[in-house]
Amino acid sequence: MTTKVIKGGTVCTADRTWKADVLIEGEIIKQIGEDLVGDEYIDAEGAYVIPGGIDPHTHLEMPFMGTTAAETFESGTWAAATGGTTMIVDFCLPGADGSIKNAINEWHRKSAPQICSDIGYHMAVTGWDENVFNEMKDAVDMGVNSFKHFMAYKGALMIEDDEMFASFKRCAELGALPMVHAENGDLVAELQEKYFSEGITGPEGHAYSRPPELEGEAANRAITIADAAGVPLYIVHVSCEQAHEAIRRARQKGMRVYGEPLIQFLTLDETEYFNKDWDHAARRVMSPPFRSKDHQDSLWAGLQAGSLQVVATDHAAFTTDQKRAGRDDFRIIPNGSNGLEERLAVLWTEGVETGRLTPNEFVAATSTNVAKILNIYPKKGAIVEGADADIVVWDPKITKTISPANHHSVLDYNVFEGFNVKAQARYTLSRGDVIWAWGQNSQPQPGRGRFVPRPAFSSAQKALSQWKALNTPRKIERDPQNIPAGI
Ligand code: DUC
Ligand code: ZN
Ligand code: ZN
Ligand code: ZN
Repeated sequence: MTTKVIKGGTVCTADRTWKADVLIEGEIIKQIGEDLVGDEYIDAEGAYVIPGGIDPHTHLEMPFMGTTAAETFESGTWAAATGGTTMIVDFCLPGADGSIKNAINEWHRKSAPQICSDIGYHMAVTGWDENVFNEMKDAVDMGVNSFKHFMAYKGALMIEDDEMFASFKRCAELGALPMVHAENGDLVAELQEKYFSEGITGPEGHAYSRPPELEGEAANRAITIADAAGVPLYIVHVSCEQAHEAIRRARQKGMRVYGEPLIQFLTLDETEYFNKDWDHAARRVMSPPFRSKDHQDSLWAGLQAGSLQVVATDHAAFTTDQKRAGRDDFRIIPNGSNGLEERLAVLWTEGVETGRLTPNEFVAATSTNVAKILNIYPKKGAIVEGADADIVVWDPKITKTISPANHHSVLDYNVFEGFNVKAQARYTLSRGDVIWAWGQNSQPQPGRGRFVPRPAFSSAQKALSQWKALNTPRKIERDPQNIPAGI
């Protein structure tokens, strides 16, 4: 088996930083140490050697809001590789038959011939019946151990509280992780109607109709339901202080609740929607929407304090033409924005270069914490002997101005256009193969990526229900002698 040595770099993991070479044999990290020898060498002088990025939240080729996300499994995983991300976790949505098993097989059918690097899935639970209950077990057996619940998108994907409670209890039984899109969908629908009927038809109406209070309410509600069900909870795309506060409070009480801010929310704000040309604003329409600077500060603080654990993208790429379906009605602009290729470079520039995050915290948020929370650590997310050789030679001296002219996404724009980023992937390796080399731009073989099954959690990772009301039968002992007259 050929061996490769990543030579002369500084290994940077979630917990330490040290000078070392990394020896790769086949797909696996074989040894970490000084002066290692191999058949081939990869130059890491002056660069960090970090675990490949894992984006826990993408929507490639997702059928959504009357169209299909333009980023394919091929273009998406290629774009990811160029930005230092070696694995994505994509959301499967059930098709018209509502079957979970069929949806997972459909995702395999679409992704397998196309992916340039590894992939995992989450499954969406968009309704509740016996079939869903049964098929959740099939999903876990198929290596999908997390289930997303949409508390918004009324009339489409939204799930009711009783259904969510049933699904969360099923997750507890199966050792699976429930996830929520936390926004109060009933009130969002009311506000959309209100603003639209008042004549606000443009993208600013999208931001007005999805205020942070509605995200905070839903986050609190989901936490309460998870607590009652005795299951951990992962809250996707946390955008605001209200949702962050709910997570902070729950964690302080001992609940296993995780929060995922997006790179967009950390670095772009609501002014993108106001007094901008229609295309500019519509391209940035996503749910939840971008917030004010105060909310950004809260998210950065959460990453530093550990109350928020990972940074994702929710990469859901719709072209300008697709966005224009909502030209006269903000309610039908396809929701989603890009970030898969930019996540690491933007987080490094706005987080590490500004002193808000250490390089180790950067690695934790982009890779290691994701692998731990999604139960694929240390196969992924680690530079240790025996781990998959998903490694990035991260060069803090390569600068770039982000532009649709130099990105690898199929999108005709980029929400980070004009950002000057201060680091880039010099090399990206996926299971030992160099799938990106700065300056060479040669795409790896589509289909070389693999599906990564994620096992159910052990009982130690489950959360205990703190709900005495549900778990301890309570009865008032009636003493017939003491019942007052008249009752
Ligand atoms: N939000 C988006 O903006 N796009 C995809 C789905 C979602 O919840
Ligand atoms: Zn409802
Ligand atoms: Zn969502
Ligand atoms: Zn999403």
